[in-house]
Amino acid sequence: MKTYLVTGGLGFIGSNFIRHILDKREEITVINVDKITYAANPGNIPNGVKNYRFYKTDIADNVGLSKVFDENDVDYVINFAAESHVDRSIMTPGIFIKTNVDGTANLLELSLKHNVKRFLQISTDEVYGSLGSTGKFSETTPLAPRSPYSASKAAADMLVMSFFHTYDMPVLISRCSNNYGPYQFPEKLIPLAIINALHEKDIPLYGDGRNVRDWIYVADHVAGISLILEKGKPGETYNIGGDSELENIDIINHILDRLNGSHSLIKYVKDRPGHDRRYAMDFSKIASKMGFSPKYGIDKGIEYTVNWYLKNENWWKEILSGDYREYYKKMYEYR
Ligand code: NAD
Ligand code: TDX
Repeated sequence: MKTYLVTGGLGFIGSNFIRHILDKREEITVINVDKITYAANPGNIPNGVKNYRFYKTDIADNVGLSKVFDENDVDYVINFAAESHVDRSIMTPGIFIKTNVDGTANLLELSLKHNVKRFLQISTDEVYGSLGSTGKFSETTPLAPRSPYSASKAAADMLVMSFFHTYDMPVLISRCSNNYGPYQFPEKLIPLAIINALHEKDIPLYGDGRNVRDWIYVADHVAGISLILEKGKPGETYNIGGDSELENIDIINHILDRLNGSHSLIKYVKDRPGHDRRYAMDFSKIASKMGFSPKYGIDKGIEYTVNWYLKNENWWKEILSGDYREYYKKMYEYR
């Protein structure tokens, strides 16, 4: 048996990763550490799953996290826990530093102390900054983050690498592009557009709507993470991408077409401050070294995602009835 300590496993990508591991790998026990912020949902992991233990703990809490390490013999650490929404980082940057920087530092220190065999930091393409209309980010592109969120993720990446150089700790970093799929919190563009379209409510599109993201279906990201855990070389960074660059307006049109929604729902609103224009990933390193390629194109990925939100109304209706309403009002009412 091998023990994975997964942080942030009640959120979108972390829970997709845990469900995948528990489904496919009987020899792995998963310890899930999550603070249960607004973005978490305990129902994201089915009740009664085998080889699974949960701790409600903040990764920045040294006492709480020490207990987790003392009580378990951890082999691998996979750090998904983060404040993850750029717009919230513009409103409240402090918590992004606390969780994404202090939390990662705390997790690194305890992982070092307990001699973990691998530490994988789940990072993002946003650490590279913003592209013009040409070029792609490679692993050697200098870090140039432009939002409090991406700056906090870049700081965490640097701390991770410092533990490799200073302590020879077996760390790895993955940097992925924009994920979408089942269980994504509705503050993010794709689930927000699906849910607003279903309610025949305006879909807010920032600026000219022509910012570009490279979209990846979450199952492809999870597959890339599994490869890096098995085959990655300590001290290395691996980009993961979906090979699906689209302007925001195109992705929204795509969703509206699939739902037979009216395109008049699209509402151009004030731009996000410091809005990164374009992200595009060169993921040839993981492709050539580990055989990674995204299996879901945008058509299939959006079809599966829309169907999931149609079938799982209870999941998102519960979110919509809580604090999210206040957030939505604050974020969009006067935009
Ligand atoms: P999410 O916001 O859906 O989930 C984050 C989870 O982390 C939640 O369950 C939350 O409760 C938990 N968490 C937050 N602060 C914590 C703390 N201090 N201690 C313990 N748990 C805490 O995020 P996501 O979209 O699933 O992203 C997961 C990771 O992947 C993040 O590190 C993010 O930077 C990275 N990433 C996301 C994307 C994307 O498109 N969503 C793309 C690339 C990388
Ligand atoms: O209401 C909206 N209207 C809009 O036009 C929202 C929420 C977003 N947008 C735009 C902003 C971006 O150009 O859509 C694009 C996607 O926005 P988000 O879903 O907020 O994602 P993004 O800011 O690109 O960041 C995401 O990808 C990288 C994740 O949230 C990060 O966690 C990840 O690191």
